[in-house]
Amino acid sequence: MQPDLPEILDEVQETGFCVVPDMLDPARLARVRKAFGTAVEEMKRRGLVVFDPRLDPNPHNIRVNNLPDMDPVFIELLRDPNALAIARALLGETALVSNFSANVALPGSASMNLHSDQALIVPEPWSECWVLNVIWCLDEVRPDNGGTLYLPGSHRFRRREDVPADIGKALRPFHAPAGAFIVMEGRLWHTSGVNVTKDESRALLFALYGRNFVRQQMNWEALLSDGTKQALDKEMQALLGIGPLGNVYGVDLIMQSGYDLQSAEVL
Ligand SMILES: O=C(O)CCC(=O)C(=O)O
Repeated sequence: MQPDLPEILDEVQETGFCVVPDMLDPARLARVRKAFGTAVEEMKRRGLVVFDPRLDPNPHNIRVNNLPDMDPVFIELLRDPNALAIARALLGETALVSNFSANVALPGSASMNLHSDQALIVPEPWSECWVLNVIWCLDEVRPDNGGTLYLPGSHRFRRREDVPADIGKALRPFHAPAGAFIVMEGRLWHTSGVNVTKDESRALLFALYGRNFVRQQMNWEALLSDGTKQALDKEMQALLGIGPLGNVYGVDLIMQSGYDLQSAEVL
């Protein structure tokens, strides 16, 4: 079923997130899961660490960066028509892919620090939404398997001082079925949950999009292998902000400006 775009956008603006089920049918979900399993092995083969102590308090998390270089299916996810329509509606037609990474919460994983993605990237005040995540759920998201926790209403915080020092019992969990994506406004404060299950892992893929003037978290030109870059078409190059000069944003606006220089005097 086609998701209702205006309804999703309203919900993101109102509550800071929206769960959109059935964005991966069973065959596509299986394909993405398989590619993801291979990506984890490839990370290890390349000698890249999968535990990042800057992010997670213990090694029960698997972090995978540079997903677009791991399998073309991840490029397909980045340009998924529904994900892209949402990103472009909220961030403009020239939105860029800032990052595409994964976090697997294994049994025993614990919460990282509370943060908003936008607060990590641009200075306050956070007056407008400049980044957002489309979170692809490869597993069901529940409170007991480390489902992401969010602070209700926090996408309206404009400064760090708006974040309460004592969060108390204010955090709420996302609930989403496997195959859904969750659109998360960049200003929503959140953290990973605690996985208290015995043997269930929770894998989420985070496709972060940003406005074209916000520096991307990843330097795709440097990070992607030559083979991956050569396979990209023009739309994908523009989305990743790489390739020939065609994506110098703002150039088109020069011709659109209506300033009349005919009568201007140069002194
Ligand atoms: O895995 C999660 O639930 C949240 C991860 C997260 O917020 C992050 O990696 O910045």
